[in-house]
Amino acid sequence: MTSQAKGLSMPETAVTPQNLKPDNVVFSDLHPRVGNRRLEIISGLQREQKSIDPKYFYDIRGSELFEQITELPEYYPTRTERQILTRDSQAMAQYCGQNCVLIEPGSGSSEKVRLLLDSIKPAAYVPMDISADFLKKSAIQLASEYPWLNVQAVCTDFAAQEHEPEGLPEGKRVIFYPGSTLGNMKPADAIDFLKNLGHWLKRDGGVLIGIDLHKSTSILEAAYNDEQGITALFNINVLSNINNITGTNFNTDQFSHHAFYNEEQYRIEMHLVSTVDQVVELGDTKLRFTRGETIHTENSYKYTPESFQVIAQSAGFAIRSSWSDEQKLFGVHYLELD
Ligand code: AVJ
Repeated sequence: MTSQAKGLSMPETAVTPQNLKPDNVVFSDLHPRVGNRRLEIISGLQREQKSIDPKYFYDIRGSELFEQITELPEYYPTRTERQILTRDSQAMAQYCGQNCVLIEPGSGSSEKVRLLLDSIKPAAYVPMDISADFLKKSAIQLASEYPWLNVQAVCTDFAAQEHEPEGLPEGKRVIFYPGSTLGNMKPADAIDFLKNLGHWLKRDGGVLIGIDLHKSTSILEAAYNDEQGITALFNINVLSNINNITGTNFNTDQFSHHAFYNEEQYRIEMHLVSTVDQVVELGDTKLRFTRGETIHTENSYKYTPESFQVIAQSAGFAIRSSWSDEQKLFGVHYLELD
């Protein structure tokens, strides 16, 4: 952690007028470093297999498009996970125990945790996100809807942070990590990520995590090739964001969406296919594309109960309980340190 880290005892007051801010919310900003995004992006685009990190999907337009994806008939993960969280929230609460500190990395708008709060009744809810303004707004909104809930929002990059923020209430820590976000990571990185979460937990802590399940290629491929073409817009939009961040001159009309299930690696791969021979410029740097060449924009790994068990175990966790829908489309698991 950097020396700029501030404790939770120093809530920031600038943005929202005091009279609109409920008194059950505090906000602390650990000032996550953005890193050199430009350099990271360029180096990805200069590899043999060109690639862009999926985190660059989520500019304002991309976040809107992802919202739309979650409502598509073909895109089952979000609605299925919500069904599971709703149906089994009491059972999940049993594992979390009374008065836990519920921590959510990458909390966004804190939509899904609402399905659990009345069952879990945590001593504190700690939403964490790198986007300070959005986090602050979401935390205030949540706190006003749940006047009994102690909301302690922390602006930080949880992936880069090894230890839990200071100033949290005592009590068992439970990390909530829904949405199959872990699926974006290669298995080895997923293990490292989970190990890191393990450092945050005391002996009795837990992780409540949502994971998309391996299933028939036709269901999977439909979910990433929706009929309305929203996923294609989402994929192509990453180039506009890259143009904005780096000053490249990608022409979004000269790339097309391609998504398929890689059955050997158990992952959906999303690519952008160059439809012509072209040169994209970034200052003096030239990025050459042959017709048919791709930029790999996302992996979305799918797990079987067995393969997720291996990941969890390799990271030092045991799966205490798993919940799924009837069709076994999606899984939510409660992990504890083994
Ligand atoms: C947010 C990473 C879980 O992998 O299904 C949706 C992102 N990409 N459609 C996923 C996504 C294309 C999503 N995750």
